[in-house]
Amino acid sequence: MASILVSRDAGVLSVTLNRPDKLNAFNPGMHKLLRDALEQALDDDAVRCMLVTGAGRGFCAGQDLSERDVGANAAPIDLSVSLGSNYNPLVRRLRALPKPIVCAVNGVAAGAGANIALACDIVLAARSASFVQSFSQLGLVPDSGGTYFLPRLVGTARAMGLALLSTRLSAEDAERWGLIWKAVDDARLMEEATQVALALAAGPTKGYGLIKKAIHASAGNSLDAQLDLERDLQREAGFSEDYREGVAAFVQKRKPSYKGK
Ligand code: LHQ
Repeated sequence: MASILVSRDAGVLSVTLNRPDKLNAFNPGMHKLLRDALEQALDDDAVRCMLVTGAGRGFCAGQDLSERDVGANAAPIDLSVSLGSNYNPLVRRLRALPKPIVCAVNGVAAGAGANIALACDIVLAARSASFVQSFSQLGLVPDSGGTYFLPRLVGTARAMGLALLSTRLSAEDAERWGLIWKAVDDARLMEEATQVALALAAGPTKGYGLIKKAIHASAGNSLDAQLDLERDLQREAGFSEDYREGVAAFVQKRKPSYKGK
């Protein structure tokens, strides 16, 4: 059984984490397939949005802990190897993809699984889903961007509480705290997430990619630097075919037909 399921429909590349018996925890094979899917999302012009979800009752439980030998006689494990070769490149790819990524969190998102969801652009979660920074329970530090995303999304006080206490946050609280875009009824999660993904896939893809760039850059920029960046990105956006189409459609009082170019 493939640990990642991939399909493409109407401009949306749907990716399902598929190790349900382990709540879709990551092993190296799953990392490899997800890397391939992200490469496809980047290279294939027909892909204009990505939709990520999990199979079964969980979204992703982070690193597969059953693959680590922590016995008294086992050699110490250098965790930086797995971060350097798998998790960090994954987070960087998600953030750098110049196309929107919708994440439908269908169940618990724990450890790196929570932070990979937060690295996506629009996060919807089923009301029964939850987010837990389980790292401190293992004596570890939130990784996969956790210590970057959390304080920026919810502030230092809440980030520190989540990280130190490994408190399980409900989808509704995650929405209320500003950690995610929206909590939705379980039965409606995939329908709503698909609707959002389809709408994005039919939109001005170049402009969306530039929006991602601008929003992500702002956390590390001064206002001056950000104004300069907006000027430069707007220049690029203004040269796109979709900008012409957007203005023409507005003036002609019709629905725009974007090509993603
Ligand atoms: C699992 C896992 C799992 C294997 C549930 N592995 N089987 C990156 C790189 C380098 C170093 C280290 O770290 C990282 C990043 C990380 O992600 S570290 C954090 C790793 N993840 C965790 O600590 C989460 C561990 N899981 C849990 O705390 C719970 O399972 C949660 C809160 C996710 C869900 O709890 P429940 O709903 O009560 O489910 P459960 O615990 O009964 O799990 C269901 C099954 O899934 C169970 O297997 P079984 O055969 O007994 O049914 C678990 O063993 C398995 N599973 N997470 N990470």
